[in-house]
Amino acid sequence: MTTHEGRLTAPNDLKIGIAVSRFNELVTERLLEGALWAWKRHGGDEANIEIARVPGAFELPLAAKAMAETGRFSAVICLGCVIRGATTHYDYVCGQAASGIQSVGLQSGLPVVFGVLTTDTLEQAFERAGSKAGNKGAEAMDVALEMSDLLSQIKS
Ligand code: INI
Repeated sequence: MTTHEGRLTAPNDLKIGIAVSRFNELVTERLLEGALWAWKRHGGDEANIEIARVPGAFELPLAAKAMAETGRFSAVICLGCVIRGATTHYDYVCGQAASGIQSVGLQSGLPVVFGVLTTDTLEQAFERAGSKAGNKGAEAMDVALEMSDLLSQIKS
């Protein structure tokens, strides 16, 4: 029996692309800090990270697609924060960001990680961006590393 399971390592030949939205920037910058912290913790060099900033979560899939198509990256991480408002706008932004990010991953064959917070309040978002509920940006980096190692094991 053969079982594949990705490891959390950041070898020198690994490059990661990060698309991050400016909307709710106070939160998304913390997610980015979390992702970079996790990268360094696993031995990664910041020179192997490229960041693309986009206006909002709705734009994340397009930037992720452009990054994936360069062939430079082993994984792409999408970081954003969508907070529910009084209208249905939230549902459209969340839904399109999630399905767009998923389809970039499936089309490119790269791990494209959904690091987008979808919360009812700003407080819930801060809790997930480095306070009591951890940092989803750091978790997104862990997923990127695990999945890129898993895919290279499966393909080798
Ligand atoms: N974008 C976000 O990333 N988070 C939000 O909470 C948000 N809200 O609430 O409107 C948001 N909207 C902008 C959207 O992502 C696009 O940038 C915009 O619609 C232009 O395409």
